[in-house]
Amino acid sequence: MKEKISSILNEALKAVAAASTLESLDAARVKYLGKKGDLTAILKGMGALTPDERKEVGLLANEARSKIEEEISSHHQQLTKILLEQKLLSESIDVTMPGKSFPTGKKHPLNQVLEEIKEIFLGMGFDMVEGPEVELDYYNFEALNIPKDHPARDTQDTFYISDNVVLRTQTSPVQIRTMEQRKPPIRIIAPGMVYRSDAVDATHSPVFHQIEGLVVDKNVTMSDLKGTLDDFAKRLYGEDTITRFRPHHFPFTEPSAEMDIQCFTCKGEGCRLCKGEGWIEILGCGMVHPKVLETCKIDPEEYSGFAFGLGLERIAMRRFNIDDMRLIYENDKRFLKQF
Ligand code: 2NM
Repeated sequence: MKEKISSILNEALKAVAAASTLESLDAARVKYLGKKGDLTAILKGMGALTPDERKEVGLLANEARSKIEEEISSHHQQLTKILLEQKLLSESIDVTMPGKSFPTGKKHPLNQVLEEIKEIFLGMGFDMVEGPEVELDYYNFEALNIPKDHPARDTQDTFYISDNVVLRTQTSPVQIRTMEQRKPPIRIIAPGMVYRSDAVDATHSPVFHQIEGLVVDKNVTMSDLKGTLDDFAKRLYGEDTITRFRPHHFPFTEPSAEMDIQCFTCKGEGCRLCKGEGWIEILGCGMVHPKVLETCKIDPEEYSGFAFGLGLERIAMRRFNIDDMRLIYENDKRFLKQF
């Protein structure tokens, strides 16, 4: 029996040492120390022995049990440590590996320009307002002092939905609606899509985008208009931008003007970009016609205002050197990813 115990001990220690997983270690524990284990069987069979023998064999068996338990416990600690190290190693991240790049979208050039212009005017204290694209003849023309026989009303330019409903040809109807609803002081910009019955070519599209602005208050003068728009041009094109105002005509403003900036490429000398002019037209503007104010129930004796309008596509085309307007609408990814 003593030999049996000694061989069980040897065998058990070998099995424990060989266990490479927590599962096989536990299996060894069950096999040698469990209720139906080899060592337990020895203890159970001790009834046949003499008291002296029993004492001796019991002592040996208990010693063997302690030894095996000790080995199991220390091997368990070791295994847990190794397994944790393996797990950490397999889950570690090599931060020096190059990252995977995901294809990301870009802001459309038109939206980039729109946001830039919006930021400039919001920073000056303007509100942004929007209005319907399908508009009453009244708001698109009548209230803007565009008489019935004015060429802008010609069916060549305007998409008519019915006799008195059109697709707006400018965003000015939004300004009229705002003047009806708000009392001065009014400082707004109105961006949006506008429609003209034009044939598509490199510089024309039946749908394009405008931003118009309007300021109405007491004592608003032409010099407020010039100061505001000159400041706008300097913020959009750089501090050293030079502007000029040329007389023009719009039915809804009096006086009316167009603002140019001196060509930033040739500094006024004349080049391809400015088509030899030395100047680039940026926007139309003017002092709101007293008749327009009156129509909106704003007393032109008490209040005055200025307004302006610019086409976003033209600004974006110049900014990004785009030579054909159609590219702006095609949404070809090869085109869009360049900006
Ligand atoms: C322009 C040029 C000049 C304009 C005028 C008005 C309103 F409603 F106040 F009369 N809104 N926008 C205006 C004036 C628009 O676009 C080239």
